[in-house]
Amino acid sequence: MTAELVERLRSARRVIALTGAGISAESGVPTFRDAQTGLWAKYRPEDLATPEAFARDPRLVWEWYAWRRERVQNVVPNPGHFALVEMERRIPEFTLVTQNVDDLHRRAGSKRIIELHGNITRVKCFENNHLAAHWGEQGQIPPRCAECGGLLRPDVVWFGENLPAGAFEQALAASETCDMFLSIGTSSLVYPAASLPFAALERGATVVEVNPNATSLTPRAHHSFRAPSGEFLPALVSAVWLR
Ligand code: BJW
Repeated sequence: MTAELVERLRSARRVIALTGAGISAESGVPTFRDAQTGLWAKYRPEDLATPEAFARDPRLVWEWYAWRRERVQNVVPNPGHFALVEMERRIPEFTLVTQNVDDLHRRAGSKRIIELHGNITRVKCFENNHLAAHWGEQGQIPPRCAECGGLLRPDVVWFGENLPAGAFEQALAASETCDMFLSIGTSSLVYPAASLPFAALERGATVVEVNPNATSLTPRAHHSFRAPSGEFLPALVSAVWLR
């Protein structure tokens, strides 16, 4: 990390962090584009995360999400998540925008979170979008909506679906007015989330990427750190505020 970055973050008033699956990798959650394991090795995640896949085989898609839900419930946030909680405490206007559905930022203690792709811990009706308060005890897979009898599905955003009302607009507004944009653990492949750092760049923000691998953002970022976020972010917090 450079002295210039440390100084900029220390004096920044508006900071936005966009996170992707990579921030949860050190908690033991596989990234979206990692190879699937075991039972799921023969499926591509991109082919399961669509309304068409659910319509074709609701049981298969429901069971994939049930497997993933159980997996995320059995892991804990890592030092990367906690470093972002620290930033929220210390930066006057800090907005955390996540593409993750695993709820680990909330469990770590982050408060101001914009979830672009929903949350795997919630379930809604495939037919009419009602959130379901209770589900799972009916023995049917997928369970049915108590209100209309429709099939229940995870409350996540699949390819081809709109993002939750207002979520992208809020994230874009924060990106266009921030001093610094941190892009953490995302492949920068999925839109509209991937457009946010570019919106920040156009408005003159300092853009910082943290990812062990290069992405399409790397050539445009002011700083790009090839490091795991669970190591880099705590070191950054420590360099900016604790030394
Ligand atoms: C580490 C690490 C460590 C590893 N530390 N890092 C424009 C152009 C082209 C296409 C489109 C476009 N606009 C829209 C589209 C279509 C489509 C799209 O983007 N397609 C692309 C694939 C081309 N987008 C949509 O359909 C979206 N809807 C939409 O656009 O509606 C209209 C609209 C327009 C404008 C405004 C508002 C609305 C919906 C997208 C929904 C994405 N849903 C998913 C599934 C969610 C549920 C679930 O989890 O199952 O979201 S797909 C999947 O990808 C998931 C993720 O959130 C998302 C992003 O993936 P992410 O997080 O980047 O993970 P990976 O695995 O790709 O990368 C992990 C990274 O971590 C890697 O780089 C590693 O190196 C790194 N890493 N270890 C730090 N320790």
